[in-house]
Amino acid sequence: MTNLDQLTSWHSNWREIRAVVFGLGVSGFSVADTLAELGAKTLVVAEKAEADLLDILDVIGVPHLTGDAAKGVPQAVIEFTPDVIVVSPGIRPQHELLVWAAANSVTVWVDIDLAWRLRDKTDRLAHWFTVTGTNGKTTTVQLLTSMLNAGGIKAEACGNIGKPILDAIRDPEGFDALVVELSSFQLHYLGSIFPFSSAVLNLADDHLDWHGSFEAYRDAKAKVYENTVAACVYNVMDKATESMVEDADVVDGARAIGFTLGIPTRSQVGFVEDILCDRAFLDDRANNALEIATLADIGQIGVMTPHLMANVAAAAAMARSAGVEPDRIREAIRHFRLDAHRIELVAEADGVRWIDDSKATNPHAANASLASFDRVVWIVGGLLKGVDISSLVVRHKASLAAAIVIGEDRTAVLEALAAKAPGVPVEEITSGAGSDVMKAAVEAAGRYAAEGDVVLLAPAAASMDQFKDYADRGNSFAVAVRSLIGGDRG
Ligand code: UMA
Repeated sequence: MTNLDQLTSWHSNWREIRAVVFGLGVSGFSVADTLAELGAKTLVVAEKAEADLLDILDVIGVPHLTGDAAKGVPQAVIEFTPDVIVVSPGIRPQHELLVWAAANSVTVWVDIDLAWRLRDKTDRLAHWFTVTGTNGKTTTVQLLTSMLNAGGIKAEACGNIGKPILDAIRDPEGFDALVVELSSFQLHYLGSIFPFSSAVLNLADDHLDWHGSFEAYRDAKAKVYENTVAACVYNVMDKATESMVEDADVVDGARAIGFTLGIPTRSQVGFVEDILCDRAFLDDRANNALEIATLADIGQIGVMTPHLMANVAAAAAMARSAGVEPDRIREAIRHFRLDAHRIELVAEADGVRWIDDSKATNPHAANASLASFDRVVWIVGGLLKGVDISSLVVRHKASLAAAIVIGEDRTAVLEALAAKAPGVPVEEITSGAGSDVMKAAVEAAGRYAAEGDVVLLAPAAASMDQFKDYADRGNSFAVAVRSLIGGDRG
């Protein structure tokens, strides 16, 4: 058995290690490719795998087990006697192969663990800024990356955002900072890393079917603060995140920094009227504050919502922890644009705004979106992932002009609406899948929307039952809206 503790550098001798790469999606491929480059003895195990990726593995000489041969605990894996299994984040901890690994003391890593050990590939040793939370991760990661770059710190966004961290690690020139979006799945598997600054943006129910309980999900998220060097950034408006910081074992000198939509107290970043202020990273923070940006600056990003303000404040706090000057942060905010499908204004006609928040794949995200508008025709439903949406319905029933229910399994949503918001008109879309569903949903929404209303696609559920992914769902919405109101009226 190879001593994994000695493999702490890109320049270590990885040739002796025997690694199983479990899963061959985006992250699994980057792991297999990296291990092959390092000369490690590698075996890929993936029940499902794209033919193109398998072809590349053949070219680089990495053996693989797929289909039935990859099921359960393959004999070939036992005979391979792995030192480590690098698991893809989507794979559940109860999987037989992981149970076997635990019983046989085989170490399990996720790609982030491997990346941490390999972070010295170039001379530029990047600081890591780790961001998690139920919602707002991607926007915050992108904002922070822009702010760091504007401050002259060469930064790259990676991790759950879609670019595997090992691709960033293998960049030939390297970076000064990696802004790493971490999902609860990655955090569940993660061992020990030392982030420069870390943040949990918020905490609400999500992925309960994967983690088994809310406590397990919370505990996974809380790991992001462990060993933080400079700043643990938490949400003043979400006590759960603050207690995670209190419980974390951090490096001496690391500070707890809050972000808030309210007036910041000492060691916080927040809003004084329409100005985003830093009361954390200045000498006289007892009596003074630094102006970072105005609401007018933030309004240039996209539709102004409380959670956009919160994401900006969180990113600004992390950028300030790295010494980025306020005027550079303001510059980054002014030039930043939100990604598609995140509270994106698709069209406005006859006083009705049609807004695509297809990215709202859980009730917490949908809550933020619904809370941003006074009267809403709500397009809701999809894969609920074991989460109950009743409390969401209770909270917003007064602002619902109507609810249009999509998704293959609509029962839970219909029941929640009937029980908790009996006065709200509800229309069930029973037709087909993909664009047919959305066309019918948009037409129904159009019948209920009056001047001043927002028609909001914020499904509070994942999309894969009727669409390819959330982008496909959002694009179908935009096409259907434009066809309903006429393309020239957007
Ligand atoms: N597989 C199995 N058995 C299983 C499940 C998966 O063999 O039971 C294998 C298959 O070969 C499959 C592969 O694992 O092709 C898929 O692995 P994966 O589901 O872990 O996904 P990746 O393609 O590796 O992408 C992952 C993240 N996906 C998940 O965590 C589900 C991506 O986040 C991330 O961008 C990528 O790594 C790069 O770091 C996506 C996501 O949906 C965006 N994340 C969730 C979220 O944001 O809510 C957590």
